[in-house]
Amino acid sequence: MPDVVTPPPSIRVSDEVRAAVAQGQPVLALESTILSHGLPRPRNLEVGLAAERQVRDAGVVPATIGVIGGEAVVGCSAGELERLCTVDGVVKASVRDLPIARAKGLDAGTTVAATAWLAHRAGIRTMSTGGLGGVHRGASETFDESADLPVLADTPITLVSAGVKSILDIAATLERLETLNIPVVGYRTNRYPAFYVTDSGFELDYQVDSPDEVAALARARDELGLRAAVLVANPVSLHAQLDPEEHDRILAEALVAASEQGVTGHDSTPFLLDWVQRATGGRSLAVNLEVYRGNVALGAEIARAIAG
Ligand code: PSU
Ligand code: MN
Repeated sequence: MPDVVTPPPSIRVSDEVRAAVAQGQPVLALESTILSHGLPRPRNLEVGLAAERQVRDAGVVPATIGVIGGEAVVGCSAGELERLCTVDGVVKASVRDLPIARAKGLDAGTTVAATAWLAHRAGIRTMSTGGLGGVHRGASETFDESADLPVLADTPITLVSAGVKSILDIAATLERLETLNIPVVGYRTNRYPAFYVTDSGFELDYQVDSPDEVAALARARDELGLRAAVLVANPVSLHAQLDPEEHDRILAEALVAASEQGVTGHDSTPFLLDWVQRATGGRSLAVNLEVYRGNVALGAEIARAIAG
């Protein structure tokens, strides 16, 4: 078992999450940038609430994580979720933004990095997201690599995602995950997924076939005293994926638009996602929601296996 965790007093952990962690019950952390910046209103709030219901129905306590009025919250209430989804001026917070949000009293959706960092400090061992941040195309010029990667290298949690979106440089992202000593396994596949599509074209060295196998992997990491997250890549099913040809065409257009409009840095992910959503007439949104549902379902199963 990992150490018993006492969250720092600056992090507000809801009573329900605190009790579940203390009793060793399964808890699943969920990020909030996907709600504040990744999905359009009003679907964002519907999705945030539906994900929590889905987790509960699986017998697991959900812990949506975000920043409310500067305070980092692990286990947002329904009202707090609504605030992150509907109020103007909610910022996107990675780990480096947490002290700024705190000092300025801002509301923030937390990225995978900030969510995982906070979840770990609250004693939560499993998390689900849609897509991870990674290395952006052109990063050899811009140095634009998501802080998700270095933070996950030092945050011993188990994280379910559908890989990274194809808006990123997937090959470079996989190389960086290797450099950072972050284990990546495919769930019932040895193909790395690309979020909207089942297969990115890249192969993984290892696959796992059950939540118990993931739990054994997380335990092995802990027994070795390693601190990297275990990444579980969970592809969307073939019948639910975005048509790969359409996907490639629209992505190419989105990348040109971003470059023409000078969109860079932390604005690029929301810009590209929004472009793809509009260009597919909402079909990418349907895929996005299906991907997220699948990751939440698997995350809940893994949380139960890890809680034993
Ligand atoms: N990928 C998505 N939707 C998102 C994100 C990633 O498909 O909303 C968010 C996640 O919260 C991720 C963050 O952690 O973007 C990465 O942003 P950046 O590249 O600025 O670190
Ligand atoms: Mn970036």
